[in-house]
Amino acid sequence: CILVTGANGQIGSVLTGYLRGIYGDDQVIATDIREPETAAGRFEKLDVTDAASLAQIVSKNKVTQVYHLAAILSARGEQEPMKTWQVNMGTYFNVLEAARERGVEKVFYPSSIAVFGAHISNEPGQWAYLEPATVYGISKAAGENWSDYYFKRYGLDIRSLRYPGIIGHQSMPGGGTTDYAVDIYHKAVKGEAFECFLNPDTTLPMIYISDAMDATIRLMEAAREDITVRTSYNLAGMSFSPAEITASIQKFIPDFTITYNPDFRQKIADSWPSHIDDSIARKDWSWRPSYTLDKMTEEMIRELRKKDLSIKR
Ligand code: NAD
Ligand code: VAH
Repeated sequence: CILVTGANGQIGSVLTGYLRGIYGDDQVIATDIREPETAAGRFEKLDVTDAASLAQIVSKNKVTQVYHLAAILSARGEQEPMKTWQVNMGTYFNVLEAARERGVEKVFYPSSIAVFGAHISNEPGQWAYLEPATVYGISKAAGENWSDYYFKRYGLDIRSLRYPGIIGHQSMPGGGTTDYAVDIYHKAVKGEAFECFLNPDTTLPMIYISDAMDATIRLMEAAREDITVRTSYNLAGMSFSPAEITASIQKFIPDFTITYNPDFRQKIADSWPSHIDDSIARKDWSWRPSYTLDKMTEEMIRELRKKDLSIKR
C-alpha cells in the first residue's frame, strides 16, 4: 500500500485523493503530524522525525510506495532555520532508511525551484548550478543529492520534481513565498482588495494543481528505464508576476484591486528564477502542462465561488 507523509498540507490533501482514485481507498494511508480537519479515508497521526514510528507503519502495512510531502516551506523556514533543516532533512533520512530497510519499491520526493539561486540564467536548465539562498532551498538541494545517492548506492527507485509554486482551490498553502498567488483568488472571490507581499513585477514559476498532479502521477508511473534524472526534474507550468495575475483576475472581476507592501519574502522571491526549462521532463515522460494563466484564473474563480456559496448556505 501507499503511504503519504504531510498529507494534510496544500499538496497532500489533493494528492491523497488522486492516489485513492487510482489505487483504491484502502490502499492509501494518509499521515501527518496534525489531525485532518475533516475525516476522509485511512489516516494515522505520524511525526516523520520519529524514525521508529515511521518504520513501524511501513512494516505493519507492507508499504510499497512513499510520497514524502512533510516539510517546512521557504518563508516559514527563514523564521526558524535550524528547525527547518532538522525537520526537512531528518524526516527525509528517516524515509530513505525505512524504505531501504523495509523493501519500499518507490519514493516520491518533492523538491522545489527554490534550489536555484544567484549566478544562473533566468531560465535554468536541468543541470544548472544550484546555489539556494534559503534554508528551505538548501535542504531541498541536499535532499535531491541524497535521492541520487540512494538510487546509485542501493537501487532505491526515488523520483522527484522541482515543483514551481502550486496554485489550487482545494487547499491553502502552508508558509511559502508563492502563497500570495492562492490568497489573491480567495480575496478576489470574496469581493475584497488584496495586499501583496511581493512587488508587482516579481515574475515566478508557478503551476496549477491539476497540472502538478498530472506531472506527479506521470512521473511515478513512467517506466524505470525512462527516468534519466535521479536528483530532481525541472518542471514548468507558467510564469507570471503579481501585476499579471491581477490583470487576469480583472478580466473576470473588473473591480478587483491590489496594493503592494513587500516584506522579507521579496528577498526570497528575488533569489529564484522567473522561468524554468523543463525540456528533459518533456522528453523523458512526455510532460506537457495544460493550464495557461487565464484558464487557471477562470477555474479558480468558478471553484472558489461554488465553495463560497456552499459555506453561505
Ligand atoms: P504544506 O506546508 O501545506 O504541508 C506540509 C505538511 O507537512 C503539513 O500538513 C504539516 O502538518 C506536515 N508536517 C510538517 N512537519 C511534519 C512532521 N515532522 N511530520 C509529519 N508531518 C509534518 O506543504 P505543501 O505545499 O503541501 O508541500 C508539500 C511538499 O511539496 C513539501 O515538501 C514542499 O516543500 C513541496 N513543495 C511544495 C510547493 C508548493 O507550492 N506547495 C512547491 C514546491 C515544493
Ligand atoms: C514556497 N511554494 O514558496 C513553495 C515552493 C516554488 C516555491 O517551494 O516555499
